[in-house]
Amino acid sequence: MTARILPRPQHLGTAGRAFPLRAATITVSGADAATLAAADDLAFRAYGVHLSADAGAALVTVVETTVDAPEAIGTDPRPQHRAGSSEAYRATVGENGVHLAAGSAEAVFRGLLSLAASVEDGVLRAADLTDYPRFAWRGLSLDVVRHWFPAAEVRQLIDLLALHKLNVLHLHLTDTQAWRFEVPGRPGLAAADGAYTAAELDAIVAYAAARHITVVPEFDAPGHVAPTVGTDIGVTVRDGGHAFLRYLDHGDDGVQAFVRDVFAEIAARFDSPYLHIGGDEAFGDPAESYNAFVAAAAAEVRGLGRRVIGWQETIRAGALQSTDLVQLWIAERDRFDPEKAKADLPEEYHGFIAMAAPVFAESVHDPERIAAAGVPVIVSASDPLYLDRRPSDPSTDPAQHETLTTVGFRAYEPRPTTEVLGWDPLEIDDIRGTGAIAAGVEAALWCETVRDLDDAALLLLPRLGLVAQRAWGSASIDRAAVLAATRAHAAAWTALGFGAFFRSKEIFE
Ligand code: TNX
Repeated sequence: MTARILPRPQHLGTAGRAFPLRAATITVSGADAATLAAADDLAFRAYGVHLSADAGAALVTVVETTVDAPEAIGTDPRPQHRAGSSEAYRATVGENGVHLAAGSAEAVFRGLLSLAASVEDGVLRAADLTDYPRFAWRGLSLDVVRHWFPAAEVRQLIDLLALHKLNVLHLHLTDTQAWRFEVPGRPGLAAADGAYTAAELDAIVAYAAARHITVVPEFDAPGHVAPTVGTDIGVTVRDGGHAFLRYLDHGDDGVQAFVRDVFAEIAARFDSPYLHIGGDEAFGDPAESYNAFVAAAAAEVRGLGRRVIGWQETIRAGALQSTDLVQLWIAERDRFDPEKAKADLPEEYHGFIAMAAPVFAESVHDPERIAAAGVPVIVSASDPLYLDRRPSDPSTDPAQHETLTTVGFRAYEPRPTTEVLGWDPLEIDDIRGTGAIAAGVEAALWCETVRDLDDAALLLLPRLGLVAQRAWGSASIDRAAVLAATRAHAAAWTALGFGAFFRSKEIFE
């Protein structure tokens, strides 16, 4: 019963009932039309189950009421007009149908998806359950620079996030290799091989909002500067002698105006209360210049009425406030070892390694700085949350091992698919050991090795489903139930276009 819901509901009662459906349709009364339409769209495409309004003899009756639940841990990512409402819902079964108690449109959406997931062979296997998220911020960071995901694929990914009750899509829109959106007045900035128009971004944000997902945009600076940022568009870029060593200095010609234009456009397109200023790996940028840039970028974001998110290095600038967020990414296991990097990489990179080493050496101290500043942390520890890490366990399909010799970031030690189930964001040293506040959890897919949506599927799944379990579900995990619910999603992932998911033997055999 309810075997397919992933993440697993917080509380499952013992009462249950099976309701045969007519035409694979769950009839619903009391849900608002927009919520029902969004839930129906996803439920039908993922599970082949329709949700349709029926004011009279509905199988599911939505009752708008507050559901008692503990407050979610961390930071609410939702824009002001949707923030603060409870995500908790409760389903109870009676003789003739299901009562779905929920206090907000989002809670109704989550509850309807859980009911759709509970359909097996044309029968709704409803159970008494109470469900609510453990963490308020549950995201995926997507690198659309190293691999270009057209808007239609971004919508597919939004479907996947919504299916597993994730609520943030962080779009990494600019990097060393390309710039992926148009900025008015800066022709030539957007990459010729793929960039979102303003209309496409608006459509992505609206599509996500209908599925209760906030899109958080990132302009990564002062390092990771795109090749089209330069004198052609009126910006002076410092050139450290290598493509990876370019950076922006706030005091240089055109930089301040450029940063202003970029954030103005970002703020016009995205309703996220938080704008991500990047700030990672600004190799070659002297601390004084880096700190001034971060402070100025943060001031720019605040001037637009938004709050700041920076990668963990930005805490060093001393410019973040307790109302901002910092994203922790350098996991203990992945701390940079310059000697190893020198041994692994050709001579031409050695100068670059020397520039990178001090930036990473400082990373050990970031968590204490973050805790001291009281800035909440989005936990994105590269181990286990960077999904471009290769899975280490066997696949039922040997061809996947062949693909994984080129797909997946080579520098990371491969780890088991289910690693995240034995890990807890609140228990890591960088949080528990420092007393830092957790804002929530965000996985990341970096795409240096990704060629198409199949490669993305191979790295994302099933792990993203398990991350969702971690982010939404309780601290203690019923491992067998989680793995069964994961296994039961193979068809839904395939239906949504992610049929190339990793066939971990532990789950799929
Ligand atoms: C580090 S994570 C990066 C990215 C790479 C990633 C590969 C972060 C803030 N910077 O530029 O794509 O590693 O996993």
